[in-house]
Amino acid sequence: MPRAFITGITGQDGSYLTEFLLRQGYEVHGLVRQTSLMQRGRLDALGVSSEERMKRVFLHYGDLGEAGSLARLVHAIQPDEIYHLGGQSHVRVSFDAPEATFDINASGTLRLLECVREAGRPVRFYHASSCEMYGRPEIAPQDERTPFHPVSPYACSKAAGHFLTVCYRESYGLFACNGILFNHESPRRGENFVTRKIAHGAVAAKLHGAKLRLGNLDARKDWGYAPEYVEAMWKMLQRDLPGDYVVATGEAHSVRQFAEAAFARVGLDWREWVESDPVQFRPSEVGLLVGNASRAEKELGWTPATRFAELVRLMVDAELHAAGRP
Ligand code: NDP
Ligand code: GDR
Repeated sequence: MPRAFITGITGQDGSYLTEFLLRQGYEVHGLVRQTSLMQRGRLDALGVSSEERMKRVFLHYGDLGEAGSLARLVHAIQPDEIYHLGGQSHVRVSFDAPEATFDINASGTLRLLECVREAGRPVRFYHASSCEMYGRPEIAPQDERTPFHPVSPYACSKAAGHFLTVCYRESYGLFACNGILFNHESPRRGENFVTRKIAHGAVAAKLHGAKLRLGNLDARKDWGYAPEYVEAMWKMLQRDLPGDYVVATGEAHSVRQFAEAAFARVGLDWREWVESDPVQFRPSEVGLLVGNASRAEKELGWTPATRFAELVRLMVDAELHAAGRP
């Protein structure tokens, strides 16, 4: 039975990847950290029986900020594949906590790469890079050759993790890949990311008459569906040779369009319910980020299936369902 070790297993992508790997016959080990609330809702929702989960999913305490815990776990688990998804993932928050963001995302990646280098056996490594690294690109769409121009502490930390992954691949011959993923969403998205916030807000407006406060409505994003994106991660690690891949839909839509479609789904006009929130604006906003995933299509056989309208619909419907109004 192949064995995977996932950092960030409690996050959106970690939960979908766990589900996917269990379907592929893997034993899954996940890194979890001590938190004041035991919020494991995403793992409770895995589409496998609890008996199956007990037999094949194992959670281990540790932290990306601590090299010793990572080394002990990689030694004890002896994974065939490591999916490094853990980190401080909120761009806006990275302006408030730049040092912690950089330590966990950049140095945390370095700590884990050192463990892979010292593992004494071949371990395939996936690093969660991000389209945010392109920042203000000179061309659109972006692909694997587009230069990076990061404009947030988050993006700088991801660029550092990205280049460290390339460096360890080239210096030590590690099978290490970067997935340059564009935004991907789902009903399991964190509540403070804009798509989930809007889907939730549309239903709250409908059921409770609540207003929704948002920042930059003109921002345009290349939004895909998270369960499809974790399959691309796995495909990267099944190749004969390691590489870096853009994963994206190739279409951009604005926050305004997302709000319009989400409120329309519950029969409301978004303009009557959305207010401006200056706190949500960022000190610097990225340019038009839209991805060209043709390399992933050609070499991994990966294409996105869920498009914008369907993504909005499924996220709003999930919120209705959670509110007892399917
Ligand atoms: P989430 O924010 O949902 O999950 C982040 C995960 O990292 C959580 O499991 C969190 O644990 C864990 N984590 C945070 N800090 C630490 C730490 N110090 N030690 C150990 N674990 C930690 O992110 P996503 O699932 O959306 O994204 C996964 C990765 O992909 C992230 O690195 C993100 O930056 C990157 N990415 C995401 C994209 C997207 O659109 N979703 C696009 C491109 C890149 P806890 O539950 O305890 O908070
Ligand atoms: P992003 O996602 O910054 O792209 O990072 P987020 O959903 O936070 O923002 C998307 C865009 O919406 C605008 N926006 C708001 N954003 C939030 N969070 N809250 C608001 O109220 C709001 N109003 C408008 C933002 O300005 C932004 O332009 C995500 C994360 O998953 C990263 O980890 C990942 O690397 C990138 O996607 C690709």
